[in-house]
Amino acid sequence: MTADLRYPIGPMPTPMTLTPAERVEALGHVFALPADLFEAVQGLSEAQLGTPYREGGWTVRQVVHHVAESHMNAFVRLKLALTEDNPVIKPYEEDRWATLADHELVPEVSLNLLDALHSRLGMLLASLDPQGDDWARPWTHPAQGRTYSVDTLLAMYAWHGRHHVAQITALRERLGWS
Ligand code: NI
Repeated sequence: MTADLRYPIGPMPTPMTLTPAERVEALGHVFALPADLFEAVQGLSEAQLGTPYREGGWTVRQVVHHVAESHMNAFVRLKLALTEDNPVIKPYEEDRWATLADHELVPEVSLNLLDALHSRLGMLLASLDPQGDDWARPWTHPAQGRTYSVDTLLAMYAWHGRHHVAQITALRERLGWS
């Protein structure tokens, strides 16, 4: 049996509802992500940052930039869900985004971006009434033709940050970079 290098913490969860305790836990992951990702890449050389986290996969540098742009989309989707009636969100081609020139920037650029972004994302989520209806507000993904909730969005992106941090920490462990 081989470890799944692509999904080190398992597949993305898509629950329609979370308990208040699960929301608190997920929000903790949202607030922790910028520091966790910073720690995951800390001390890596240029060559190490340019190493794919798995054969045929993104480089460590691309993973960091991907997390930033994915979570920028998450922030926009959350704001849409909180202000519109079941908005249809805009999917994007993440593999093509990863081939554009800004993915060659040093990771610090996206780490700083994530630091600011997650302050806003976390504060906004934390401002929602724990017993209120906002967690059930719907949004629709057109490609999948599925409607999700704000709870789902929180669960997805709490997982997503940890998922990519684990890809990098698993690589460091495998190659003995520690
Ligand atoms: Ni991703």
